[in-house]
Amino acid sequence: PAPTLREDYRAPDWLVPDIALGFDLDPARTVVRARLSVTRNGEHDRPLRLEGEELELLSLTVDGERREPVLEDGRLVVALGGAEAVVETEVAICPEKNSQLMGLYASGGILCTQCEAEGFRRITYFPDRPDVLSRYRVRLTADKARYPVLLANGNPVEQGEAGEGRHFAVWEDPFPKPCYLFAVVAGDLACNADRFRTMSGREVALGIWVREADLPKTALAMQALKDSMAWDERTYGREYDLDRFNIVAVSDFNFGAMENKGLNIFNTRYVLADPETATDADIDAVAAVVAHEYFHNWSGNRVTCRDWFQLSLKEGLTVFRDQSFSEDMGSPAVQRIDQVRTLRAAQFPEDAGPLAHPIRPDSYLEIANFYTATVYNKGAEVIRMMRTLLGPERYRKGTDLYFQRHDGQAVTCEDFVKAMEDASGVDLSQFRLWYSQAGTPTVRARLDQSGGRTALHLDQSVPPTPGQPAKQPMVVPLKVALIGAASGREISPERLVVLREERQVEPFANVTEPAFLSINRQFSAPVIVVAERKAGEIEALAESDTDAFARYEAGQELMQRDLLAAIGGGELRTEAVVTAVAATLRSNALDPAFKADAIALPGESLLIEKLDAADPARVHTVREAMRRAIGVGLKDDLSRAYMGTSRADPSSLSGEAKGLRRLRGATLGLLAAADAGLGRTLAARQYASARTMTERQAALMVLAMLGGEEAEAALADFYGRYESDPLVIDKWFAVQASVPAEETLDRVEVLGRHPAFTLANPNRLRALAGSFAGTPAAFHRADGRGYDWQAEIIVAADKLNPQTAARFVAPLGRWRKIEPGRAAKMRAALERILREPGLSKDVLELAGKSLG
Ligand code: HT7
Ligand code: ZN
Repeated sequence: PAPTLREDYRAPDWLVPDIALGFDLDPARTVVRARLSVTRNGEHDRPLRLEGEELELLSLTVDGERREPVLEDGRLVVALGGAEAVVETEVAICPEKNSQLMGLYASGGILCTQCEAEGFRRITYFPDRPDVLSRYRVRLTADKARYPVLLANGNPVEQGEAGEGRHFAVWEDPFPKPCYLFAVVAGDLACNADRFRTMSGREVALGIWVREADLPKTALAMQALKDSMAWDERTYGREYDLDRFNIVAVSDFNFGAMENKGLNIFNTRYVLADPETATDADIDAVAAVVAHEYFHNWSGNRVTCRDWFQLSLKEGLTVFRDQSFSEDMGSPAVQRIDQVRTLRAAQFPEDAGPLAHPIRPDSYLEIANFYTATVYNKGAEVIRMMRTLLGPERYRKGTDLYFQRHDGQAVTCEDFVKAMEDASGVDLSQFRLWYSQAGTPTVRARLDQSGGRTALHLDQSVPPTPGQPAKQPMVVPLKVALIGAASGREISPERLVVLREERQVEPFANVTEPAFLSINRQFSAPVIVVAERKAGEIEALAESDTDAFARYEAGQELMQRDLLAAIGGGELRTEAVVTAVAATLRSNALDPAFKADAIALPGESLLIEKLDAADPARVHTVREAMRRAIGVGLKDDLSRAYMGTSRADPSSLSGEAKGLRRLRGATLGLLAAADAGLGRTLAARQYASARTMTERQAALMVLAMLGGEEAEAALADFYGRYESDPLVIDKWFAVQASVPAEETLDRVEVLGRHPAFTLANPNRLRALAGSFAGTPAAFHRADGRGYDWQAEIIVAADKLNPQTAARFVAPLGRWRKIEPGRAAKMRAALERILREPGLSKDVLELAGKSLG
């Protein structure tokens, strides 16, 4: 198949200002009638071309006259004479056989839709592209007993009986929208109903629709929704615009959630949560995803994307908005640490590997493959940098101008940057490179204090990436402070150093005493900083950097330095790390959540990324040895800290209580690494007495890692206790697939045949195959069987759900970082996938690029 190119964009030939849709809903055969009012866009004589996929076309009329359909490459081609016409089609589709979960499909007795990016064409013939905006009127008819609730975008305008046990509802959405934001839902759903009064005094009816039994688990999501609505008014001046806002939860979903106008559809995982069945991290994720989808109402829906190359326009901005929301609702430093961890775990490897692409890609085979950490998370970092460069006031002026200038339009990333420039007067010409250049820049830093002067020497380089061999210097905003080597105090307060050249020198006037360099504070730029360090500098910063994020970073740098030296063949030195961890544990000033983050070692995947030909087994052995050394060296401190965390109130979701539970998990892990017997005893006790899922899951993970009877007993208990709760059973699969040991594969193979395992449910598949591939010591078995298993799963899943199957390809593509023996086996697995007949475009594109 030929790729789609960004430079080939052309405005649509025909617009569809209005569409009326009629759904005769039935899981086996749904009939969809579409009435499109189309208008010619500009001077041309091209026909109307409508995309369609897996549709049975029943009839076509133009201005009421029957037409013989002409189909070309699956598109319906309709020749039209005048400037406007009414085109009507009737198609049949089969929701219950839709295993791709795109278009209209069935999930646990609910009929629902997913249209982004190109799912609407699986519902009806339409110009399925985001720059065609239409007003929708939707009539749903369905069996009343089976589908008592009928929802669509916008407002309900009519409802009633339709005869033969069926009923109908009509919905109208006054806001023109692209078809990717279209949604309908039919099901036997219960509603958590609430209200929100907007800043201009309008009442909005809020509804979270779930299975009746799940209603008690919707309170946290509802609170998050109201918090988000108030936050967007306060922070961006954005008010909700419809009279109602509905969220529906479904258990089969390719992604986290979807921002359909006024009718968000969510993966149950990001709606249903209470402390007994969801961890604190799960609960935080619910709030973040609810906020993210809500914020899309402005950043994505009111102002949408012109084409899919502009995806980061809405996703980067909306991730930045949800990150800021989470920072405002919790601890900013801890939130930032989490954000950066995610970026380093998911985006940096993408940027350094065969799938690297700019946040605004130039070409794709399958757009679903570009819902990536680069477009989302690096995209958010790019928005954050603009805010840093402009300052908060000018940034807000910029977003005000952007929303006002482009309300109701489908626009580009360039339009966003232009609005920022126009509102602020700041020239962002060079900054635009962040949109076009892939690859994570490396910034080298050296603080020169020779000759009685202080100057910061910086240089930058951006690595070559596929299709981009040479790069230009980027704009890198670095927040920098100098910390007195003797005093531990800031001797030069934080300032913004903007690196624009390949090399740059930044003088620090009036600094004469020896100083340590605190750089990229709050992670002001998504770059790799390699700083030349003085003796004792990282150790000192890990203890006393005045920026919490930079302090965390110094601790990680210290751990990484000693781990990489030992992985490279040197002796494992642990004294400095043990001293730093001790200082963290003993500090009265640090909050428990920060302590938990600061005492966690860099993950194995991250260490592998830092190496050229990594032996994952050695990485695991060395990292475990470091964990053991901390556990042995600080047994008393860890035990004291562990015991102290038992005061966390299980009914509280305060930052303090969540932080204590996080620290409980971290200290238990280190104690178990040092003393398996003690670890088993503590973990078994914690498992049995746990009153929150955070505690129970952490204990189960430790037991599973230690193995033995206690582990088996706890796993059996866990399964029995939560058998009827699919989201918790996902955890049961994930925990077992995350044990960092070669034998994990044997268990994973058995779990793949477990009656509760199914390839058809993305959450379950992610729990098993995603967790396994994310556990290097298990996935990278020396015999390569881990890769074989993964390849088989990808091929099998691809036959049902290509989008989800494709998500498991990237780990096999990391072979360039792995030692040659294993790397050859990873390549062989990719080649085997590519030889499979009938492979989807999704898997073909990623496996092909991964092989290089
Ligand atoms: N905008 C949404 C993207 C999405 C999606 C993409 C491809 C396939 C299925 C999907 N479901 C949702 C989610 C978001 O970023 O808010
Ligand atoms: Zn989004």
